[in-house]
Amino acid sequence: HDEEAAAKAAAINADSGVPTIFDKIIAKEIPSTIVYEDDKVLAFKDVNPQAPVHVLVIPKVRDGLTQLGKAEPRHGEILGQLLYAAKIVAEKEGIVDGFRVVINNGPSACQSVYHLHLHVLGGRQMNWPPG
Ligand code: IU
Repeated sequence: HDEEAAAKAAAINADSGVPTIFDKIIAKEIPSTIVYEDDKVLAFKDVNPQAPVHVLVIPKVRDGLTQLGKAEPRHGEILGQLLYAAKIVAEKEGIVDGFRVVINNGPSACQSVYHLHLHVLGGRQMNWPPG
């Protein structure tokens, strides 16, 4: 359906090096509601939330990390920083006792933006398995 088609279209540009909308959010050319920020990581509210709390955690520099499946040894430090930032976001949002962290990788997982991002979701009962 539409979501799958959009994800496949997005994947075509995945390795082209073209900026994504997240670069504009990082540059603050597009406004976002920032939940946490440091020199390496930005966390902001998803514009289409799938739960009462839905925050995206992204590296400020993409450095080839269009998706988790492109991770290399050099990315180890930023990957740890992103995961730790997810925990800080959960604390700030008051959901640290129950939250979910999701990374969609590639078209079959419905990844739509090719700049690595962690979804931090919570504020409601999260079901398992996910869709
Ligand atoms: P995905 O894992 O690539 O499917 O997630 C991309 C997310 O980015 C998705 O949840 C969108 O709602 C979200 N998003 C956003 O917050 N702001 C935007 O301008 C755009 C997408 I485009």
